[in-house]
Amino acid sequence: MQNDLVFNLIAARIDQLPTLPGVALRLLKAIQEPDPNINEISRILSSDPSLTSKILKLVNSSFYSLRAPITTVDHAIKLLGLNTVKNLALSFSLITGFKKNSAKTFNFAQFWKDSLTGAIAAKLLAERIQPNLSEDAFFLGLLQNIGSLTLACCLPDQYGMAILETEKTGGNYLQAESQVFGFNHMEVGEYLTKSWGLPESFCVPIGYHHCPQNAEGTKTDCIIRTRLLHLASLYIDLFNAPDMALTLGVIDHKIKEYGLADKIDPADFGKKIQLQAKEVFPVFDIELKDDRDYVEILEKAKAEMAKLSVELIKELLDKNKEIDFLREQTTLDGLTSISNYKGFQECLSREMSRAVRYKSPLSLIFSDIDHFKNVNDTYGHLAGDHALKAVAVCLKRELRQSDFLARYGGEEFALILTETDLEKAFLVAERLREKVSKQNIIYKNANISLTMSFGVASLPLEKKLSSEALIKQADDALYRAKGLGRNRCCVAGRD
Ligand code: GH3
Ligand code: MG
Ligand code: MG
Repeated sequence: MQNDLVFNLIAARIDQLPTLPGVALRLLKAIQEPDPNINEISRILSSDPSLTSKILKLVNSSFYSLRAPITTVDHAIKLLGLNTVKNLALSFSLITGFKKNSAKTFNFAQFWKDSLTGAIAAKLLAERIQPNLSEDAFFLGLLQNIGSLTLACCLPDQYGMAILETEKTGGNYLQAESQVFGFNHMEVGEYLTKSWGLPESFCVPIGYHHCPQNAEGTKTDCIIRTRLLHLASLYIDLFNAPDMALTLGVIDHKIKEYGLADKIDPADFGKKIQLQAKEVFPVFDIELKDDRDYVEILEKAKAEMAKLSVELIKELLDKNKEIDFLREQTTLDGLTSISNYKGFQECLSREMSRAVRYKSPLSLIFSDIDHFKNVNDTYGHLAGDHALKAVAVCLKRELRQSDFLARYGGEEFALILTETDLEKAFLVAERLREKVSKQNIIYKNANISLTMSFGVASLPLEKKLSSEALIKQADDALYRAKGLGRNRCCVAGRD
């Protein structure tokens, strides 16, 4: 559990992160109230005149294209909404508070330049894709890589190694981070923003912004925000890319994949981001040293992009997909196409860390087909194979999307149920047991019926338990179910 160790290390050194100013902390607390109090928030903001003046400067810039000037925070709240003003205040606080640090290996100026570009891109994208998202989009875009900053401040030496590794792997920073830390800046960002009490609609997109396909099982709102953040992150890449045309090609491909081609022209949109950056950067006291003429550069890149073959872009994207695919193949069972033992171990380790971190319930169910040897002996091995596949389908059909099913061994299946306590897991096991027992499996002319036994265990909230110990508990319970006559469910620690 390498992951856990390093994650704990980060948690232990979180005080080495530059701190959020008091105003931001009070604001974060105020928004977490179920019914945020406008007067209270307005009071908190007004207590910091320099913050107020920055907010007013930004909302009066062309970034907000308002008709009449706004002169007070109350006025801004009335016109733009509480959420927008609060997000702006948090954005300013974040940059002010986190700007300076002694981390030698980390380029703070570049980090905030990139993050601010991401914030501008996210807001402009939201305006095109889903205007009601634009209130949150700026702050979300600004926060997307906060995990990198956390890693750099809490584990500076290892972060330096990750940077070297990135250079070696031709710019693949996610791979480099995983190699050095065992996890990446997205996971750290999700952890940090969750610990600040930000809602799921912030934490999830931050947790998946470079691999939006992995957020597909989450809420619709989170999926849209993750895609939006993914595009924003590609625009950050665009302005740092050695080969702009190629990155533009990737953006173009993604925009089409997300069905946004009629709303966004990749190169024109890039120009728009740069134009806004010129106006927004000074308000955040960030120097836009870059005086390249992006209008011209992007025009050139656009022309070059048109010459790039679709195949090349696909190849580039497929290279990443191929790595994912190969990784996935090593964790899939060839017969049933569900996860294998390796996939199970990886998932259990990941979910156990998550459950401990967020203090959320987690259950494990072990199950085994009863007298399966008889099936092989009676109907033949091929019929046995067919029955195993049918059982996998039956179990899978009964589970939630967030549940994890694996073939643990021959005729043994394991299930990991997140956000599920022992009582609920027992009910799930009972339901599965009943479904399997009622299933009629047809193979050639034979009707095969089966039963299964189940052992259920849960991660205790109060004490630390290793994955081996949890597996043993579930396995012991399964063994008990077998001893008691099979076709039944037993719960760990109960007679
Ligand atoms: P119990 O109720 O105690 O679990 O009895 P059982 O017969 O299911 O258990 P046992 O461990 O004695 O036998 C398991 C059988 O599962 C033997 C093995 O050949 C069969 N099996 C394991 N993997 C596969 C497979 O991939 N395909 C087929 N057809 N059979 C398999
Ligand atoms: Mg990122
Ligand atoms: Mg068996």
